[in-house]
Amino acid sequence: MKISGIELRRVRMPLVAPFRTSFGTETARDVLLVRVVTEDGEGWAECAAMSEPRYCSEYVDGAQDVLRRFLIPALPEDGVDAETVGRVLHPFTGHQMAKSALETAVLDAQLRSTGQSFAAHLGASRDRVPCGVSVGIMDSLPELLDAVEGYVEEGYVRIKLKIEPGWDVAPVRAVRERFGDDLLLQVDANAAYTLVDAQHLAELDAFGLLLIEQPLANDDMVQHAQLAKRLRTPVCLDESIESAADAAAAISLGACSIINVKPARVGGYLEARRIHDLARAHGIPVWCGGMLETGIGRAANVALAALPGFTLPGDTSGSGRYFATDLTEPFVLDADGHLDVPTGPGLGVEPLKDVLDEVTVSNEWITR
Ligand code: OSB
Ligand code: MG
Repeated sequence: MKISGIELRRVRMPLVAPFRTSFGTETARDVLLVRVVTEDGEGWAECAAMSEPRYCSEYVDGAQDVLRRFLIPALPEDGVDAETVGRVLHPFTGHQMAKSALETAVLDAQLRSTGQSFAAHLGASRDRVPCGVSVGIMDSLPELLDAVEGYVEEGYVRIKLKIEPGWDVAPVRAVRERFGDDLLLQVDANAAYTLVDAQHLAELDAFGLLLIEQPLANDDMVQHAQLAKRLRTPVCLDESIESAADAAAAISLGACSIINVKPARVGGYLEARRIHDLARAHGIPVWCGGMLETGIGRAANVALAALPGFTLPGDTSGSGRYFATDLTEPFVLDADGHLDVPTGPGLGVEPLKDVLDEVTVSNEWITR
């Protein structure tokens, strides 16, 4: 497949409500879209990097810069497929989210030209996926309970509470008391604790959580293994896993017993599938994380979440959980909290032109 040019388009997507985590508050999503134009069509992807380097070291201006200066120029001129993109970008360290966006746009173009869906290409075994929702830190417990109630009524099958020191045991207890022990419930600390907090975090053991996600710092793999020994709640890693090699290390260290597979964080869907395969071989459950994606990124995440090893509900929420108007036709949960996996060629969705024009902030065209 010969690429004639690549568009880097920035869009600003206001969130329906502020999303607060232990690393900051988002009120709008500043998204970099990548559009690859080839001789026989085009491919889209969304870069998951956020405005500021808080969740990880990447940020959206940096991602656009590395794409423009290093990653796009590294693509061979005589034709490229998604596997090749992964290989030629490998010598550049880091920048997983930028790499993921470029590889995904190429993969979308490739699959659109052959008529195959992401789900079929990745090896999906289901045509719909159960959905969880990630609930931000709130100013008060009543506010949190109202938010959770709304999501439960919408049909979400699993609730994830964002936690941080000062907002952990009390919100979990409140949600358990109000919604009962059958609610699938988990927490995500986004690296807000240290091993000194082990005893405090063990108080969460009383609440039958599915997992605690990334309690300690991104590079604290050894400390996570020590913490895991002191908790009954299963430890799940998010930020710490940037590749299949990281996943292998975490599994052999005992740093986690569950993995949040976020394709953007690991450099793309092909690496995400390798983590899925590795985890499955080790009996480690995985689930599909999210980065507040628009419909473009969501479509591919939902396809990945349909692979057989994704045995826990993901952060694959409906469009309405994030945006009043999504970039694509909205993803809408069915009555029992599932999303249909797109079946069309490639991502199976595309940006709605009117919406795209409305939210576009800037536009850069890179000729090959
Ligand atoms: O840690 O999983 C996370 C959103 C942005 C950055 C990091 C995280 C999240 C979420 C929300 O928890 C996931 C989603 O609904 O897309
Ligand atoms: Mg997380």
